[in-house]
Amino acid sequence: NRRERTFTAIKPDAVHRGLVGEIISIFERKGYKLVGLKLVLPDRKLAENHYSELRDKPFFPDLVDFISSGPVVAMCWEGKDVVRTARKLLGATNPLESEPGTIRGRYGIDIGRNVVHSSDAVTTAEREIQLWFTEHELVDWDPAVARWVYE
Ligand code: YYY
Ligand code: MG
Repeated sequence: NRRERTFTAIKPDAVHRGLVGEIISIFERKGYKLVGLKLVLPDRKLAENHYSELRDKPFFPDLVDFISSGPVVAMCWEGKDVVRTARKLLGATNPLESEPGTIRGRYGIDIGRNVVHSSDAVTTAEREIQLWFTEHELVDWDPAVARWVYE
């Protein structure tokens, strides 16, 4: 299904560190299609809602402070198996355990500054895309190179 979509976010640490272009490039060069993109200063409510499954974890307050502290680049990427592949591109949650070729493996050290987010399942992706984007912010378009990305 080439129409699968995921929600990927560049976290405030990576925005401050000037890694936005680098991270977008990794998804672009892989062959995925960008269908949504914006810079957001998330309020606490949005951050809490985004991570609501983790609300009972001890790190939750720090996580919400961190996500709502600075700009986040919210993105929606589309393509075959994009949810699972994006997670592979990110690497393990703890950058100390991420493979060196992954985004977190290349750019992160601490788990609470792990550079990027991406939805962990197709159902999660649907929820997160709805949470961060309105329908008219998602753009349907046909890249001319699609026949060189897909057989
Ligand atoms: O989906 P992913 O981001 O890889 O991990 P989650 O288990 O969903 O946790 C979300 C977020 O919470 C993680 O990216 C960093 C932070 N976090 C933390 O600060 N400390 C932990 N022990 C676990 C997660
Ligand atoms: Mg997660």
